Amino acid sequence: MPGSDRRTGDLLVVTATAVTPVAVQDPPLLNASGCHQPYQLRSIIEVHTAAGITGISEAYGDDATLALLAVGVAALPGLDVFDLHGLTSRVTEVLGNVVSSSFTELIGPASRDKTVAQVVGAFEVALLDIQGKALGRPVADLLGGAVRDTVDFSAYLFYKWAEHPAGSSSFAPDDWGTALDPDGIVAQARRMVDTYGFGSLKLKGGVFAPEEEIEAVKALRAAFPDHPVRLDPNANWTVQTSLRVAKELEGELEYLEDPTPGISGMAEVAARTSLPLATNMCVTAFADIPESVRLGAVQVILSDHHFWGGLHQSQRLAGICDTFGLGLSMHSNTHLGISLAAMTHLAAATPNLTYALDTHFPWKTEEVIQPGVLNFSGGALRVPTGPGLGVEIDRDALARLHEQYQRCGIHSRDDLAHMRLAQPHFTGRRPRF
Ligand code: GKR
Ligand code: MG
Repeated sequence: MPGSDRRTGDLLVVTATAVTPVAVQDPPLLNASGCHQPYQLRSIIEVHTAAGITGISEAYGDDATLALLAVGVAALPGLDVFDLHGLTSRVTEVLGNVVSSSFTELIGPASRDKTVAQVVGAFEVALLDIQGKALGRPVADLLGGAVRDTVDFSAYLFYKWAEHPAGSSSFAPDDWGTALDPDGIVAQARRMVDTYGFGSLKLKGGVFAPEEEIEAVKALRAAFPDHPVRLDPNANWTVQTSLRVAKELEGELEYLEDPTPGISGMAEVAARTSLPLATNMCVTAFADIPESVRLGAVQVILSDHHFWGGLHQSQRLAGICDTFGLGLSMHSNTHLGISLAAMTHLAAATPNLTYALDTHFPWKTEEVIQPGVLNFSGGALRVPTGPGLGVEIDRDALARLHEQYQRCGIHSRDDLAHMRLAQPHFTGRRPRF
């Protein structure tokens, strides 16, 4: 231990990092790729410092991500937690030419820059947590200060089965039941709105024929006339189909998310509809922005600190959106409370992030953080006021979820294989409609 005359600031260097994969139960939610598996994987990151302050973060937990994080960990020892540029250069160096295999097909093709961004983003959040704890200030203050005390989220509606395909899970079915038609989706929305107070609704589409999903949107609009509605078929429609749907839903949607694959496909659709198009699939890195802006392909970008390189880089994206008159929303993938806290701080400190954020939160029955900080009220979360992220790991939960990871036998997300347990001939080909 260094001499007692040293200031805490001198000790804010990384000494060790732990990455713990966990598995959390997940319902059989349907999407363009297939069906969610019974367990979703996350990794919980703990960065320790010489000062005895530990920062936490959360990332994907599939094998490809764990391999990347294992390489990235080597970049951290000795790093000053305020040296975020140093984090980027060190991670870039240790990763070399590694390009991550795409761990989910829903965020566009892999690239070296994206690979670096994923690793930097995973560790940057933990470093910001340490900075905040050392200064006694919430992460939002480190990002320029909160411009709002609460952050709005959107309900995330999914077509779903009542149970996972036979023999594939060992826990009791969730209590949401089946949602396979407009009535089922409206009932699901009703419960989400009643329970959490959400003021906007997002429907995960690309599952059924577009006509059925149009009916579901119209049913939502009739049942919740004051709630903006979004539809996201994850690029499962051709340009022609997208235009047909867009025509039917002009004026009905807040935005249409990723109707068709690729920047040029989106541009073709955008040129012939007044509906704003949003994406978390075709513009997923800074390198995608120039072409997208040139072609007018998207009007709203869904940021995601896990892919864009952390909270500061997400704010850089916000600045670019502001400059080019683009809207900014936030993407969610299955996440736990650490990422939810990070998303909330980021949104609070990003003035032009005015759309309600996506969240998978209502679908989660297991959590890794201690309860009491992130409670939905009126569809919003209050920005945590404690130092750093303002949330702490529940160590018993972490141990149990890690043990569940070791038992569950899942090492990467495979919605296609899970769907095929029920529908052996499901192709997963896209666009299918
Ligand atoms: O959870 O099935 C899902 C979603 O489809 C997710 O994987 C997407 O990444 O929510 C995401 C999206 O907006 O595309
Ligand atoms: Mg999406």
